[in-house]
Amino acid sequence: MKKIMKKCAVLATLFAFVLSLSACWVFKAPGGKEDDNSGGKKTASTTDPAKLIAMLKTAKTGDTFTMGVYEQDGKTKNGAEPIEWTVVYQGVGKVLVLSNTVLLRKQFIETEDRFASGTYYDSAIRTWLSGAFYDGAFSDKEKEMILSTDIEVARRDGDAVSAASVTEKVFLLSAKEYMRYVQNLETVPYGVPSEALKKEEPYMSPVEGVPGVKEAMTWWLRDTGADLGHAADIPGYSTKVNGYGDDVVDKRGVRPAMWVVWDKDYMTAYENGEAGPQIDAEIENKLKSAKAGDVIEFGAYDVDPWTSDGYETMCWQVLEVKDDRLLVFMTEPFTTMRFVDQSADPSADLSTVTWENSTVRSSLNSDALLNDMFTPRELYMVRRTPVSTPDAKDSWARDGGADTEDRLFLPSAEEIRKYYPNASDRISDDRTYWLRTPAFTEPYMEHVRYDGEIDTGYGPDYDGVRPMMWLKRGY
Ligand SMILES: [Ca+2]
Ligand SMILES: [Ca+2]
Repeated sequence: MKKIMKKCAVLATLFAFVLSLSACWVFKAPGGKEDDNSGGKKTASTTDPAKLIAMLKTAKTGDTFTMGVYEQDGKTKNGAEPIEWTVVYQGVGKVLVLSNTVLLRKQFIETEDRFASGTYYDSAIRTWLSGAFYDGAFSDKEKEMILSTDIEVARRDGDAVSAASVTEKVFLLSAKEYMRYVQNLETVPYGVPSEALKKEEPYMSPVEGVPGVKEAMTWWLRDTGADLGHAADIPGYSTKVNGYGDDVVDKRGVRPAMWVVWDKDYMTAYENGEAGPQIDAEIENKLKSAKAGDVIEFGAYDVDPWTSDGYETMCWQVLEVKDDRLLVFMTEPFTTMRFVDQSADPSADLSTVTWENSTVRSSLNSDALLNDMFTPRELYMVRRTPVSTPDAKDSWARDGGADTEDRLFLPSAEEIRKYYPNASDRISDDRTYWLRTPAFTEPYMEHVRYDGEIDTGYGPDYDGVRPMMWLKRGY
């Protein structure tokens, strides 16, 4: 079970009478084991794949189950012990899982040479996880449920590092995957060693900010660290990524991760656009009960990547309820961008800048951003909507541009004036932001200033991005 600070709910009551702005990134701190050990979590045995599939079908993030075996108590006579996994992300027809404990200590690059270097592509852990570990830990029936999946890895290219894709069955998490899926879960962000591993007496420590965990150890991620001689990890004392990393020849903990498929046909149909995600009653109820003025939590994004504190839950204010849909507006800008970025798009024409041809629009509606910010079940509710942009309303009026169809879009000046008649209600946390309305001078766009007034003349180079979207209220 996730712990979420209910900042949004408190704010919502303040908005009962008038729409106003609010800062509201919700940071979900990981909790200690002592907080909740039962928490309605489900377990399933490895013996019955049908039972496991049934369990995974309704599993929620944070649920645990056993699958496969590995020697974990240091007593070989009693056989290998079942491996316990936690569901860290719900895909469609599949779940991403991470082993609850650190199963062994291993060098990232296996050699006696203490000056050795290398990337995950070259790592002994990579070949071991999809090779010997996979072969030995799982039954044939279990193997059928483990997805071969393409993962992005670093690959050595002379003295430099380039990106490569490899197909793996079992793998180490990347720093981004850890921050997106694991860091803010209650029980799994820290590396608890197996009993067998404790007997090896690795360096173990309490975890900062997590009461009740006294013996955690460092475990590897698959990212290259400060240089080719280092790989990133999660230090035993922390739940934050150590991006500098440890020496690749050090022995650090290994926690396998993998995608487990509970319905291959469904997964394939979804990927081909022939099926929607499962109904999520929690999401549906949240959207059905939302009223104008409420602030709801929906999606997650790492708004402050330099702090290594994982993804924040995004908050949106409900502006309007119309039939089966909600118009919502992010409570503050989540990033800063150029409206048209010629470095990202060299062909961009700065003589006719509109919302339609802007870099902000293409990145807000890119698969990369939408899949990062929303789970499949959330994204299903984010509807593609016709968006028309009125022309600028002044003597130098500029064309608003062609109508578009977007999932995320910036507000127009008219919309801001309509939903926030008081300028002081338009700003939160001193963050200014773009509108999709053109200013009277090319290539500038109108934007909301520090005082909440709308600037119709010269816009800034970079400004905040604070999108709106229409959410469907039910499946
Ligand atoms: Ca044993
Ligand atoms: Ca963050």
